[in-house]
Amino acid sequence: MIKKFVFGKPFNTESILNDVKETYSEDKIPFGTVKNTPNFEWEYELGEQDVIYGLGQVMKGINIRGGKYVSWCLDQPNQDENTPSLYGAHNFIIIFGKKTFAVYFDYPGEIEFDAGFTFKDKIQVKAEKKSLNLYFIESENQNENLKSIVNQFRNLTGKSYVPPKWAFGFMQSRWGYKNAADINKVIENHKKYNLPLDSVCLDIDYMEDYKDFTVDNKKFPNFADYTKKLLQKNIRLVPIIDAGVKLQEGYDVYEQGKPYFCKDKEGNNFIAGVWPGDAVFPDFLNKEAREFFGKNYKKLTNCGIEGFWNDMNEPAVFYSKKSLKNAFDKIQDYKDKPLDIQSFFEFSGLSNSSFNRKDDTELFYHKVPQSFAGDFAESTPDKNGNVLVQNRKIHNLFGYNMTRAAAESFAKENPNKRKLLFSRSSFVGAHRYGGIWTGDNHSYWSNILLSLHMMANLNMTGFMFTGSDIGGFSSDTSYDLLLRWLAFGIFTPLCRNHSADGTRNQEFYEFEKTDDFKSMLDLRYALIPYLYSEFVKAAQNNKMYFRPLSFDYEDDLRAIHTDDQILLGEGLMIAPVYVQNAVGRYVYLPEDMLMIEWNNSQIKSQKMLTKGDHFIEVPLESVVFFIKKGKIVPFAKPALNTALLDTTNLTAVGNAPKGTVYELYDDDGFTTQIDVQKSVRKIVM
Ligand code: MIG
Repeated sequence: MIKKFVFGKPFNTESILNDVKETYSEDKIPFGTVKNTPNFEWEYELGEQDVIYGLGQVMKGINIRGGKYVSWCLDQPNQDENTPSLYGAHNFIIIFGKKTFAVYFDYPGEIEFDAGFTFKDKIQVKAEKKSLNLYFIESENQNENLKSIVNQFRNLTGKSYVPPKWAFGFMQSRWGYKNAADINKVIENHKKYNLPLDSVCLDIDYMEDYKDFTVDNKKFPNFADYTKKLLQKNIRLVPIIDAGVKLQEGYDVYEQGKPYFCKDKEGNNFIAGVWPGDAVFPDFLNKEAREFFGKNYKKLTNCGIEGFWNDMNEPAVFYSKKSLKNAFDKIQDYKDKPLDIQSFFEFSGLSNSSFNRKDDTELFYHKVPQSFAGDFAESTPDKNGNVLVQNRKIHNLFGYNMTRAAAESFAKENPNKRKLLFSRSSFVGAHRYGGIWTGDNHSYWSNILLSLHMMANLNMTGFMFTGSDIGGFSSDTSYDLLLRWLAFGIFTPLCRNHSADGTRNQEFYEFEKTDDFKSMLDLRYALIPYLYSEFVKAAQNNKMYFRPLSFDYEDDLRAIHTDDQILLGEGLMIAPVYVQNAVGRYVYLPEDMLMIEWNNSQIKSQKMLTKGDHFIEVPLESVVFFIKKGKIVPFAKPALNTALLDTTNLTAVGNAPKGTVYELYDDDGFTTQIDVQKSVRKIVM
C-alpha cells in the first residue's frame, strides 16, 4: 500500500512514472512526524533492533543505520566510510523491524539522512525546502514484507534499464589507453592468454582535446573502419562522454549548443573548468537541450558504436572563474606573511579549494517549464513558458537527465535495438534509462565489501546494471586483491576492470598467473545465461537481482545481520573473501545449501552443507558460491565471447529432485521487445 503526501509545491523530478492517484493530508502521516518548521524535517523513533536499508550508493553496510548521509551528487574521489555523498541521489529508505515500511523522498536538491548517527534511536531527514512529495509504502504480503515493499516502489518508478546481452560479457578499461595500438594490445593479449572479452572502454584520451563526440584522427585513423573490424571479432568499443563541452569557437557542438547551455544570473553561458579547460554545460533539464546533446551521439553510433559511459555529470567542476579567483587572491594575501598553524592549513588547502564547490552550483541556472518548477522558480516565465531554477536547488537531477538525453536519442534513432549506457551520476528515475558504475574507488581491500553493500541497496532503488571498478580505480592493485575482487565482480551485471592513469597496470595479462584470472572469467561466461535471465526477469517484474539475505529469510536474525553475503537471483548466494591473506572465511547458511567450488575453469567440487555457520576454505584461485536447496542453476560451456556462448546446451547444477525446472529467459540480446512470459525455456534437472 502506497500513500502519497504533498508538501508545498514540489518540483516535478519525473522519478515517478506510475503515480498513485490519491493523496493524503499532511497530518495523516503513518510513521514519524514532520516538524512544524519552514524547512523540511521528518523524524522517526527507531526500535532497538530496527534495520535501515536504502539510499543506494552510500559507503556503509547493507544496513545503513548509524551513519549520516547527504544526497548531493558529487565527484568524490575518496571512497571510504567517511564519505557522506557520492555520485548518485537515491532518496529511498526502508525501516525493517518493530514496524516495517519505506519512505521515498521525491526531492531534487540536497537532502540529509541522519540514520541513527546523532541519536542512536532516531532517524532524521532534513531538506532546505518544504516542497516535496513523500511516499510511504507498506507491505502487501505478510510473508515477504521487504520484497513487497521494494516491488511496489519499483512499480511507482518504472522498469529498470536492460542493456544488450554483450554488456554482460567482460569489459576491459583503463584511463590511459591512448590510441588504436593500445586497444589492439588489450585485444591481442586477451586472445593470447585465452581471456574472454566483449568490449573495451575508451576513456578521455580518444577525443581531440577532450572535445565530446570527436575522435582524434591521429590516434584512431578511420575510426568507423576500425570499429567495424573489431565488431567482426565481436569486440565493441565503449567511448566515454563528459558532461562539460569545450568552449571553443567553431567547434560544432559548442556552436550548436549555444542556446542550450546553463546560464549564469546575467544570462551568459556559465563557464567552468573541467577536462577541456573552459567548458559549458548542457542544460539537461530542458527538453530541447537534451535533444541537442542526444543527437550528437549519432556521430559515434554512425561509426558503429553501440555503447557509451557518461562521466563527470554531477556535474564535476574543477573550478569556476569565481572560485579560482578567490583561491589566487587568498594565496596572494599569504605571501610574505609568517604562517601559523591555522593559516598554514588554510593556505595549503587553497590550491584545491576550487574543486567541486557547493556554492558554485549557485552560479548557474536551468530552464524548465513552469508547470514543473513548483515553488523552485527564480524568474517569471519566458515566452515559451519556461522559468529559471538554480542548480543548487535541483542539483541531483543533472546526471540523471544527461543519461536520459542519450537514451531518448537512442530510442528515436532505433527503437528496436538496445544500447549499452551507464553513467556516473544518477537519481531515481535514471534507472529506466541506463546503468551506473560506482565511481572512483581505490585498490583497497575494504572497497570490495563496500561495493557489495552498494549492490544490495542500489538494487532496491532500481539500479541493477551496475558494478564497481574491479581491482580498484585509484592506487596500485595487487595480484591477490585483483583476484579476490574479480571473484566477486564476475557476479555483478557490469563486470569491468578499470583503473586510473598512472597506477600499476591492471589488465589480467599483466600478472604472472594469467590462468587464475581466466578461470574466473570462464565462470562468468558459464553463468551468463543464468545471470542474464535473472537480470531481465528482475528488471521486467520490478524485483531485485541482488538481495540482502533478510529479503528471503525475514525471521532469521542471523540472516538479517549478515552483511558480507548476498543473494543473486532465484538460486544463488555469494560470500566473497575480502581480507588480505585470508585462506577462507566464515559463511552463514540460512538453510541447507549446496557449496560449489570453481577452480581451473571447472566445477571442482560440490558439497551439501547444513544450515548454520561454516568455515569455508577459499584458495586464492577458486570461486566458492552456494546454490539454495531445491534450486538449480544452468551452466554453459565457457566461451571467449558472448557471441560464442552456446545457450542451447546448458547443464543444470544443484541439489534438487529430478524433474526440477529452471525457467531460463533468453533472447537475441538486442531486442527491446522483451517478453519474460514468452521467451522462457525450461531447463530440467
Ligand atoms: O577526473 O576520464 O570516474 O572512471 O577514468 C577524472 C577519466 C575523470 C573520472 C571517472 C573515471 C575516468 C576518469 N574520470
